Amino acid sequence: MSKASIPILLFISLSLVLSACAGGGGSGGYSDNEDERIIVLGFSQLGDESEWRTASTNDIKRAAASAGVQLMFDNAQQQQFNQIKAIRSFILKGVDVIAFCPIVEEGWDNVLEEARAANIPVIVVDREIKTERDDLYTAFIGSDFHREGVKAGEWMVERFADVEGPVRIAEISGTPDSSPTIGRYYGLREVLADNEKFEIVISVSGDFMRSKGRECMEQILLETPDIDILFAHNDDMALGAIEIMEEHGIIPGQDIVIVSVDAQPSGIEALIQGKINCLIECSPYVGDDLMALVFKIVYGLPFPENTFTETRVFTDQDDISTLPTRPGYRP
Ligand code: GZL
Repeated sequence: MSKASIPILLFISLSLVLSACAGGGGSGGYSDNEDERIIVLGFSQLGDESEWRTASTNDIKRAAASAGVQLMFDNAQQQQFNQIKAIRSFILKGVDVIAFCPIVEEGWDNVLEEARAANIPVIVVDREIKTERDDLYTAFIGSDFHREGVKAGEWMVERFADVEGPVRIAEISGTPDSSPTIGRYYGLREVLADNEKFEIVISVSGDFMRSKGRECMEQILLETPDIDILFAHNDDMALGAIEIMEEHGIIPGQDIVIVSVDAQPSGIEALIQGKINCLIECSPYVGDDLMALVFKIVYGLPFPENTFTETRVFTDQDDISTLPTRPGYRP
């Protein structure tokens, strides 16, 4: 398991040195200079549901341009069917490598069998998948979602150590059947299982979207008004919930403690304002590491089968100056 940290210079030099001996299953592309081969990457992005997703897309496009990789990009608008269609089109076009952010865990075996039959390697990015055979994709690069849920639970236990209880938790979860939702859901429960004072009194799905975060918070206030903690599976849903809290005269971060996942710029801003109390980082910035993987796979070099991003925790007790800057974000 390697950390996502391959410097971009590594594979630019790699591509310059190895440009004449590329392998790979696709026909790829060619530059003006006959012996210089341009690698073609087909990328299926699941949608544009959140700030995290936008950051993911922008980072992939930036990294491909920096690395001289020709990117065929498709936005599936949160439909698995569109992702499968896009992957099939990449196969027909004979790309060198296919990469995709799978919206849900299951339903990929057939199209991955087709890519395998076409001898086109597939990299799973961001979310994980479940397949009948474990050789249907070549590598994974993304985050450990179970660990994110565990970190959220550990922070809650620490923050409420001096509170007798019951501590009532409301959860706004992400896209059903997606690996981040499943991991965060069970990671939290694994930590709280042995701590009787914590009670998850309601869990509703907000599909990682700010608008649905609003709807979920309305439902939570209707059905279980006296909660102590809101655990949102991403910043967008947390921010939607905060809007509703404020419309109801509830002070977010004080009347209700808020824990969110992602730590994108808007989430960090809310942390600075004291509206969110704890952010569990989930980094979308894997573009450079993805391109390094693509080069290594195409040129037949050793590569890590699984690469996980770092999971840091930022809280309302942190020194603001230590909070991470993000592309385009300055505290
Ligand atoms: C996590 C990613 C999730 C983010 C959400 O890797 O798949 O999807 O946590 C995004 O913000 O919508």
